[in-house]
Amino acid sequence: MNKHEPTELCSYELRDDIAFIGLNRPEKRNAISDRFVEAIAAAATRAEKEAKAVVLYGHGKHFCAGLDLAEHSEKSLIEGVAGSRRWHAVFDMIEHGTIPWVSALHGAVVGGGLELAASTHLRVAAADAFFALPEGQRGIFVGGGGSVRIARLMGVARMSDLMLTGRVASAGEAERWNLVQYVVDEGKALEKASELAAKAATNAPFSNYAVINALPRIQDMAKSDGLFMESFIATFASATPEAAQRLRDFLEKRAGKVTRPEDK
Ligand code: 1HE
Repeated sequence: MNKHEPTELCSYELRDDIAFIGLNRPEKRNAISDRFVEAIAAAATRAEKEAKAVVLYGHGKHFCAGLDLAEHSEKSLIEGVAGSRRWHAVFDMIEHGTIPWVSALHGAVVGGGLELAASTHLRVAAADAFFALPEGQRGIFVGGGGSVRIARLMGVARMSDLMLTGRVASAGEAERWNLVQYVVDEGKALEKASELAAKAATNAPFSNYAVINALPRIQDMAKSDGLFMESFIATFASATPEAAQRLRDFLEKRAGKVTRPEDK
């Protein structure tokens, strides 16, 4: 079934179990205002109900220019804190929801745009993507979860470099620094992200849930706690009917084998 219902700030299309969510404010380089955060929340809520994976991308020449600076400059202290906490809540819905999100990145992936991308589970960069955290230059700080999520991806040293010096990372650097998992030719990020989302959507839902919810939590635990937790999740996963069916399928030669990568 195909559904296409563009909303003002986020386009939304459900295609074969994959929700395509497009940041849709290209005239302001997809800068994220308060209303935009709510549009992302609404699209995420809908995707959780009806999709098995999400592809997130930006309309226009850039993925996202980050926080809407025009709106931010008018906020009181308490409005600023509440706004940041709302970004956290919405990006948490993405990171710790039930389905995998793949972001297709091109052009500017800046400030809050990088924070948004960091809340997704897989990141694909087109060769023209560039990554920056200009908060220092603007006299502000990351407020959309970057100090937690971006620092975990690229490390505090590299994140500090971006923030202190205004360094802009290329797609290749972003891959070497663990910010993105794939780099593809310009114009190809959406296609690659769709392919990855389609693959992830065929996994058992419990396994996907465990990957996106358990792995980041276990990373934050002490080693012995993580190992203990892992045993329970592994046992729960193998007790699901999907696991029984999928294991039988393999043993009775109905399931695909693991094959060598094509480029080796
Ligand atoms: C904006 C924003 C924005 C563009 N808020 N309006 N983010 C930044 O510091 C990045 C600021 N933006 C840029 O550096 C550039 O705009 C871009 C590299 C992203 C794109 O350049 P370009 O040449 O394609 O576009 P432009 O001509 O600079 O911008 C087009 C319009 O978008 C223009 O408005 P116009 O009315 O003059 O047409 C810009 O003002 C507007 N625009 N970016 C508001 N960010 C939760 S805490 C997170 C903290 C942060 O994210 S800090 C980083 C903020």
